[in-house]
Amino acid sequence: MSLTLAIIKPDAVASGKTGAILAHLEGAGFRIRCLRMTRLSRTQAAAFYAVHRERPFFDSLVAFMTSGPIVPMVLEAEDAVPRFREAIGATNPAEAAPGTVRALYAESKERNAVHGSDSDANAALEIDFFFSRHERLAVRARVLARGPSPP
Ligand code: FUP
Repeated sequence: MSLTLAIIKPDAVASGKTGAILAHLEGAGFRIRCLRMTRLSRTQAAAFYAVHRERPFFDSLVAFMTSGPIVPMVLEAEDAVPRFREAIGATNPAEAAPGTVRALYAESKERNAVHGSDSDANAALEIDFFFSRHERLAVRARVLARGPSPP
């Protein structure tokens, strides 16, 4: 089993889709291991999306991501990173496969409902970004205590 970092973005939180998206993800086999609602500052959003800082959409993306509360979470599944990317669909909801979270809930390429880490290395960095050492150790302790087979 492995972990990924997911975020329900401000568009989906504001339009009351948080519960539906969480139910969709649990129904697709992801286990929620950490979860909170928070709101990013400009500095935090710019740091989270630093890889895109030269892109023309960067300022707009930072404005959107700071426009309201978000729900970051740690999800566990087998091959969590690629499986989650598959479950959310393409960045642009118009190109997302039917039944994916973005096809169901996203408004546009920018206001696209959810984020998912794109590699195991970035998942580790992004989990560190949102969750404390205490929370991360608690997840690790539960995973280790459970052994190889999930409950
Ligand atoms: P994804 O990995 O699918 O979240 O997409 P990217 O990492 O390529 O982009 C990160 C975020 O930038 C997207 F979720 C939305 C935003 N974006 C735009 O607003 N316009 C673009 O043309 C591309 C990305």
